[in-house]
Order: sequence, then structure tokens, then C-alpha cells
Amino acid sequence: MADRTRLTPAQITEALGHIPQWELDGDRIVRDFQFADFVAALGFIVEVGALAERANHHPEITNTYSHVRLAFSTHDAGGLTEMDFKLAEAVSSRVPWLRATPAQD
Ligand code: H2B
Repeated sequence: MADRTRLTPAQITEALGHIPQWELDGDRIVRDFQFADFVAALGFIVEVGALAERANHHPEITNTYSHVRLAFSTHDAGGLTEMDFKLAEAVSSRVPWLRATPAQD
């Protein structure tokens, strides 16, 4: 299980280097995903939900028709932790399989 200790700014910069499509947004890391339609977007949300449940680490999920925005932050720690980056990497590794078109790639 990844650590839920708040990362330092230097550690955050280093970790962001491993997930290039994710952006820092205050105390969160965010990424946009574009799908063919609403049903595909919902399927992605369900998959991410299953992943989040297994890890007991839950993203903010914003859906607007075929677009999904995920944001990870560790609320218990009041900032970013290893858990956020671990989950972001796990989501990213599933993108091809989920047939998402990353909005910012
Ligand atoms: N998800 C996220 N993103 N941050 C948390 O701090 C967090 C979580 N805490 N999921 C977990 C659940 C915690 O509240 C439970 C009690 O383990």
C-alpha cells in the first residue's frame, strides 16, 4: 500500500515527471479524458470507481457528456501523497484498453 504522507514540492515535481498527461492544480493532480460518447465515458467512470474501491482511494470525478475530468488528492492528508500518483498511474495504464482519447495528448 502506498504511503499517505504528504509529499514535499520537490517530491511532487519528481512524481509528475512519471505521469506527463496529468497537471498540478493546487493540491490536486488532474487529467481530462475524451470519449466517443456518454456511454463510453460512463464505462470509464465505472472502471475508475472499481479501481478506487480496491485501493480505498477515490478521485473527484466530473462528467460532462463524453468528457471526464479526474482529480486526485489525499483529503485525509490535506495534499498530495504517493497514493494519488499510484492511482493516477493505474488509470493512465488503462487508458488504451478503455478506448479513451486523452483530451490533452
Ligand atoms: N480518497 C482520497 N482521495 N483521499 C482520502 O484521503 C481518502 C480516500 N481517504 N478514500 C479514505 C477513503 C478514508 O477516508 C477511509 C476512511 O479510508
